[in-house]
Formats: sequence, C-alpha cells, structure tokens
Amino acid sequence: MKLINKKISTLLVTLLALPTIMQARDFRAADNHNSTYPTVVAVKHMGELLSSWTNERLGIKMYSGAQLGQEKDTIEQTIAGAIDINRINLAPLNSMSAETVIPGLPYLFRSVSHMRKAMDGAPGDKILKSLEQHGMIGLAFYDSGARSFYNTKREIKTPADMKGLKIRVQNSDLYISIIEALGANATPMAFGEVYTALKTGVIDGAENNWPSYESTRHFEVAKYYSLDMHALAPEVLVMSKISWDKLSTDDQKLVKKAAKESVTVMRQLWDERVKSSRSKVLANGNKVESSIDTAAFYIKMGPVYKKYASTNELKQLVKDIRAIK
Ligand code: GTR
Repeated sequence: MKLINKKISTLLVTLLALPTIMQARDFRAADNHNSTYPTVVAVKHMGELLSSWTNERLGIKMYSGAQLGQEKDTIEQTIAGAIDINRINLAPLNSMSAETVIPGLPYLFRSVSHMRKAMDGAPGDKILKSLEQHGMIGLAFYDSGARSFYNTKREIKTPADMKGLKIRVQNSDLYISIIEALGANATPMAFGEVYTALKTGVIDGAENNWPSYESTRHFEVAKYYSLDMHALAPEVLVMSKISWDKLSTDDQKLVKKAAKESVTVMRQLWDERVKSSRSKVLANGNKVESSIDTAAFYIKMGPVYKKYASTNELKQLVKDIRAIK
C-alpha cells in the first residue's frame, strides 16, 4: 500500500511539474555577424541571464554568421515564428515601418550618447512598438556606432568626391536616397556579398561602422575610409510575435528584462571593439580621412528629410529626438 501511495505521489509531482517542463526551451536566435562580434556576444549573455534566472528552463541558442540567412530572410523567418530572436539593423525594417527610418536620417543624432538616450527613451519605445503590427516584438536597441563611407578609389572629403561612385547600400529606400542625394549610385546588396563585389569591382564602395568595416575584411579591399559619420542608427533586437504570444506574462517580462540588461554589456563590448577595429585598420595602412566637411553633407540631406519625415507624426518623432539633451 505504501509503495502504491509513493508511486501515486511521484506521478502527481510529475504531472504538476509538466507545464513547466513543457515550457522549457532554447530560443533560436539569429545574427549575421560572426561569433565574437559584440551583438552576438550580447545576445549570448542574454541567454545566460535567462537560463540562470529560470534554472535552465529558458535559454538561447545562437546561430551567428548568417547561418540562418541574410537579414531579409531572417526577418521573414522571425515573422513566421521559425526564428525566435533576431538581431538586425534598422535599415531592412524600413520598408515595413516608417518609424524605423527616422534614426537613420543623416546627422539626426549629435553623438552616440545622444543616440543612446533617445533610443532608451520615449522615441525608442515608439519605434519598438511600431514593429508589433508587423509580427515582431521590439526588445531593445544595440549600438551600431557611426556609419561612414569607404571605397576602393579615392579619399572623400566633400559630397563632390562621391560623384559617380557605385556604393553598396542595405535593402532600404532611405539609404538609396542618401546616396543619390550625394550624387553617387546606390546598389542595394546583401551584407554577405559585399566583400566579393568590392574585390571584383562590381561596386566601388560601401558604408559601415568601424567594427563591420574590419570584421568583414572590407578594409583589406577598400582602403579609403572617410569618417563622415552620416548615420548613427542603432541595431535592434526583436522577438517573433508568434513566439512571444506563446510565453506566459512572467516569461515575457523575463525576456524583456534580459534583453535590456544585455544592452549594458553590449555597449561596453562595442566601445572596446570600436577601438580594436580602428587599431587593426590603421595598422594595415588604410587611408582614414577624418577632416570631412560634414556640414556640406548635411545640407544635401534636405530632400531626404522631406521625403522620409513626411507625416506630422514622423516630424514630431524627429523633433522629440532632437529635443533630447
Ligand atoms: C552592420 C549591421 C548589420 C548589417 C550590416 C549591413 O553594421 O550590424 O546588421 O545591417 O551593417 O550593412 O548590411
């Protein structure tokens, strides 16, 4: 009798624990950068937080280095629920959400610290919220430093130096407009194809921050890097709404909390990586130009602001970002 009672109580304990066991899972996460890139390390850190808070019930399995595809493909998979967590740039979301375009407007942010404050505040929340109707939950923003032009042909100091250059851009109309406003030719292309395109002369240049210019080895083929710092748009961490809706409210809170906490780690890693990437590029003997006529670049952006900050709401978002001290 005792033995039967014991068996029944073991069964009861197992049954009671079942919902928790069933919820145990590793979220599939995607990033197009390699395993040591700050965004990837930060998402892994987020996974470690989740697993320590939940006794390993929740965690993250990171697929870095574009294993699950280029950003356009991973966004589709995220919306479909095949990828749970995705770290992407804001640019490939531009065609879905007009709000995501705003942080990419050239020279909108005065500095990286201005960008961090604005994205951590109400303007950032608004942009993250705008993704929900497209099947993604915006969890947090990660740093992406400043994007500047690099090319295989010549130094760029003024917009006139851009004339006729074939510049690769991300899949975003905003970036096409920026390049065209500067008198160059825009070629939208997936990130993973840029190295070969530079090497074979299909394009003359591209634009990116120090860590990406270095980690992709674009700096080995495009020697001229001109620090015009036209865009300080951040990266974004999103979760599939399908995956999100399957979580309990408590787990949703944990996911958000872990994402937010990973931002601190990311920023620290980012600042270190900017320095080390810069040193590597300089040691390679690249022509890095820092005396740039940024005012001349900014003046050319009038039509771009007009086209993309087109509604009252978007104009207000620009104002709100500018107002942040
Ligand atoms: C990087 C960014 C990537 C990707 C890439 C690109 O800075 O981290 O997510 O957007 O730029 O230019 O495609």
